Amino acid sequence: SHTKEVMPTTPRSKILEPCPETPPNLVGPLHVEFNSQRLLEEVKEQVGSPLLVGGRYKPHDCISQHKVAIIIPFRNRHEHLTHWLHYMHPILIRQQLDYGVYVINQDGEGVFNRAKLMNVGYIEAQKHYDYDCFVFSDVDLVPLDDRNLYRCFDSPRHLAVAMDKFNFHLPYKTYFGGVSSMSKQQFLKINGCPNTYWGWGGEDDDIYRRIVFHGMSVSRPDGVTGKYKMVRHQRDKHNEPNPKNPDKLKKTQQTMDKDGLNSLSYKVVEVVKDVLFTFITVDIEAPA
Ligand code: UDH
Repeated sequence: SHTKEVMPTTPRSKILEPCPETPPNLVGPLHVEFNSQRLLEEVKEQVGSPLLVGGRYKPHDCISQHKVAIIIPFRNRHEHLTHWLHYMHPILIRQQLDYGVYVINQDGEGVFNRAKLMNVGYIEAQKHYDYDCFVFSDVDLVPLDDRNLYRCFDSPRHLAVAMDKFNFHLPYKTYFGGVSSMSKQQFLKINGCPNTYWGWGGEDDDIYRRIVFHGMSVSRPDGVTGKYKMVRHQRDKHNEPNPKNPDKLKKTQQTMDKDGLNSLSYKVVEVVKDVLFTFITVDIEAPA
């Protein structure tokens, strides 16, 4: 027979190794200001070149250990979103994450529902990629230190522990608002977020209680790493404090396993992939 022995060819690129546990290029404290007028087109030019369409990125010199969907509940805060994108993309890139940014835009003028939009983001992001971690971020919050890692940990994590508007302190011990992360497993365990907190208030406390009632604890960065700056703004229309919400918290333990991912209903109106983010407009059946 004429079978020849085939010599192995030298690979052109070396085989990628996992990224290190601690990203090597972090800088620590950051200067953040929201006084500059920023235009989305300028931000695209400044930070868009490493990204794939839809606001996606993965490191090219190592294999990221974290497939993270960043979920932003949103309506009518385009100026804040531009600031957020300007600061966050370079940070997330330095953190060597395999990530995508999903802006979940509530359609219409009905009452806002932050937690339901978070559930929608969890479901919709997974239609784009095999994410194993979900970071939920308000659009107006930027960390003041890039060592605050936008990934998942052994426990659900609260990241926004020292916001400027709360004098760089937790407002109360069980606070879970602003920015948080949960692995797919952790989020499934708590049946996601409640869908029934319409208007402002309570939904973040409900999520905290779901975590504790399912036997988990909350992890946090230290108070220096966890500093945040918030864009100053007026109260939004159609997101008034809802006096029914605080009372609902007394019943979280009875309601959490039937109000959440397993009762979620909505309709996707439109999906638009920009360079810096994927913008998903959804009808969440909001009351007028
Ligand atoms: N959000 C929107 N659009 C809205 C309402 C809320 O995008 O109309 C999103 C956005 O990501 C925001 C998050 O939901 O960061 C939370 O919004 P919030 O208004 O509930 O919370 P925040 O702490 O403000 O930003 C509370 C009221 C501030 C009144 C300040 C008066 N000086």
